[in-house]
Amino acid sequence: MDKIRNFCIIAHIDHGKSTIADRMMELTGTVEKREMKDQLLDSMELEREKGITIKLTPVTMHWKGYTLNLIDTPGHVDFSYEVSRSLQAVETAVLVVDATQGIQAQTLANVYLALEQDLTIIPVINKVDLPAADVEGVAKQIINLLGCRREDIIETSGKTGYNVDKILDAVIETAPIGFRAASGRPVATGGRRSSSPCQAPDSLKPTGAVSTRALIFDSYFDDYRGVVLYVRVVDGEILKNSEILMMAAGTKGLALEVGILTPKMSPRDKLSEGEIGYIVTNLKTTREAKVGDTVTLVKAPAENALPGYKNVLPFVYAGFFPVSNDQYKELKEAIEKLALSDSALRYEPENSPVLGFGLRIGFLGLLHMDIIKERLEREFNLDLIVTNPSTNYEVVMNNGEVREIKSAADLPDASEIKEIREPWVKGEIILPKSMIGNVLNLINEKRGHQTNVSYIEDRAVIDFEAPMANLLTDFYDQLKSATSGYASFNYELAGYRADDLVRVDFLVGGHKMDALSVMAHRSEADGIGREVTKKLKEVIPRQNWEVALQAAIGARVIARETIGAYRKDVTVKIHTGDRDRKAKLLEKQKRGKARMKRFGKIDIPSEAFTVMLKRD
Ligand SMILES: Nc1nc2c(ncn2[C@@H]2O[C@H](COP(=O)(O)OP(=O)(O)OP(=O)(O)O)[C@@H](O)[C@H]2O)c(=O)[nH]1
Ligand SMILES: [Mg+2]
Repeated sequence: MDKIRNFCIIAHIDHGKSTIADRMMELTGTVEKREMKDQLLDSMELEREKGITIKLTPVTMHWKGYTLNLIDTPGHVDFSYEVSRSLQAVETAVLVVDATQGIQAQTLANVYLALEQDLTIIPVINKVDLPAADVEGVAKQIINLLGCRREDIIETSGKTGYNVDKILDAVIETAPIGFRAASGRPVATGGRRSSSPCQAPDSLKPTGAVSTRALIFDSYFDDYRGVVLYVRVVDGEILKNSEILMMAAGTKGLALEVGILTPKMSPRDKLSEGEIGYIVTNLKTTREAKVGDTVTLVKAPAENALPGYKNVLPFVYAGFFPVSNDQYKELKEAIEKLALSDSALRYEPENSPVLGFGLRIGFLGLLHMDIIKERLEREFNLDLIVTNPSTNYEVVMNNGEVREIKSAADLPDASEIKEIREPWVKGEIILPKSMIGNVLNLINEKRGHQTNVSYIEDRAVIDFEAPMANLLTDFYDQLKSATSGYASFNYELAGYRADDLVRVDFLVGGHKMDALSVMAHRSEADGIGREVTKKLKEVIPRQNWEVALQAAIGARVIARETIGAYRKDVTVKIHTGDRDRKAKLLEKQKRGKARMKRFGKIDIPSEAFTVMLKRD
C-alpha cells in the first residue's frame, strides 16, 4: 500500500489538465503511442468536440515501481461537483495554472476544495512553451495563494511533455496513502516529503478493520454491463464475485467484475485497500448505488459508512419539449437514461398548452443544460424545443407551507402567498485590478453586491452575492465585455432569500398565455414587459382585426403593444375562376392553420411561440 499514490489534477478550464494527463499516460507507457490521441480521457464525443472535460475520469499508471491512480477533473464551474468528488478519493492534488492566464476563478475554487479535504497540493505552471507565458508573474501569484516556495513549483508544457515526469516524481514523493502532514495547513510539497510527524485524515485512513469499505465516487449505467461503480477502497478488499452491500441505500448486489482503469477496464481478481478501480455490478439502476455511498461486504459488513457527499440540487430549470409530440416517450426514456449516469439531473413532466408534453429538467448551470440538450439530440435523435432557463423559487404560503415552484405558471394565487424566495449565489470574480470599477457596477445592476475585494499580486478577487436568476441571462457576456475577456467567475448556491418577486403575464387579445409567464423582481418587471411585448409584435402575424399585446402583473397592465388589422386573401392571385386551384389553395391554407394555436379568436403559428420561448 505504501507503493500506491492517488492524485487528481485540478485547474481552471482549459489550463491543460487533460493534456498533462495524456503526457503522463505516454510517459508511464499506460497507453501505446499509436493509441494515443489528444485529451484521451475526454472520451465522450461532446467532450472531444468542445475540447472540454465534463466527467471525471480515473486512470491507473505505473511509474518507478509505484502505482499511480490519477483522476482527471473538469474545469468548468457547472461540474465542480465532479471535482469535489474526485478530491475526496485522493490524497494529492496537482494544481495546474496556465502560464499565460495566471490564477483564475476555478483555480481558486478548486484550491479551496482541496484545502477542505486537507490534500497535499503540487503546484504546476503549464504552457511555459508559449511566448506569452509569464512564468515569474504566475509563480508570484501561486506563492501568494499557497504560501509555498518558488522551488516547489514545477514548470511544464503539456504540449511538449517538458517536465511532466517531474510531476510524477513529485507525486511519488508525497506521503503514502492515509498519511499527510500534520500541520493542518495546506502543504505544497513540490515533491519534498514533509519530515514532520504524519497523521491520517479520518476519512481515508485505513482503520485496520477487517470489514471492507469503499467510497463510490462515480457511477454510470452501461447498456451491456449494467451499473458500473468507480470506487476508492479505503479498508479491506473487494473480490470478484463478492456479495456487496451499499450501506446508505441498503441494497445488495454482486461484484460481477472488479478491475482498474488503464484507462480501459482491465479486470483484476480483487481491489485492495488504497486502490482506485471499478466494480461491474448486477444492479439495475444507479439509484441502488449512489455516488457518495459506501460499499461493504454482505458477509462482514462495516459498522459505519464513510462520510459521503452532500447532495447537489439543481437550481437552473428549463422546459424540454419534443418538436413532434409523439417523441415525448422517447424524450422521457432518454432523460431517464442520462440521469442514471448524472446524479445532479432532476426532471418532471410538464404540460404546456402551446408546446405540448415535455419535461422540466433541472441543471447545475447553463453549460450543463446545453450539454444535456446536445446529448439528447445526438445520442437519442430527438428534435427539441428548449425554453429559456429560469431558476426555481420557494413560495411560502399564508398557512406556513413552503412550496417549490419550477415554472412561473405554477405560482399560486397572490392572495395565498406570504413570501417568495429566490436562489442566491455567492461567487468570486478574478480580474485585473484596473477593471474593478466596471465589474462592481455590473454586479449592482444584477441586484447583487460585493462582499469583499482582495488581491493576489496584480489580480483582484471580488467576492460577491447575487440572485441566480440575473446571472442566467447574459451576465457572463457582459462580464467579458466589461473586462475585455480578462475576468473569470465562479459561484455556488448560497440559499433562498425572500424579495419583492412577481409573476409577469402576457396577454394576446386579452387571453393569458401561461407558457410565456415569467418570474421577475418588481423593479425589473416593466423592462421585461416592454421587451417581450415588442418581440411578440414581431412574431405574431397580423390578424383580420386589431390585436392587443399586454404584459401584466396580476390585473395591472405594465406594457402594451398593438398589432394592426390585416386581411390576407390567398386567392387574390387567381384571376380566372379556376375553382379547383382556388379550392386547393384554400385547402393548403387550412392545413397551415392546423399548426396554429388558437387563443380566443386569434391564431398564432407554433413557430411564433418557439421564437418566444426558445433559448437563443
Ligand atoms: N501551447 C500549449 N498548449 C497547451 C499546453 N497544455 C495544453 N494546451 C492546450 O490547451 C487547450 C486546453 O487543454 P486541455 O488539456 O483540454 O485543458 P483542460 O484543463 O483539460 O480543460 P477542461 O477539462 O475543459 O477544464 C488545448 O487546446 C491544449 O492543446 C501546453 O503546455 N502548451
Ligand atoms: Mg480536461
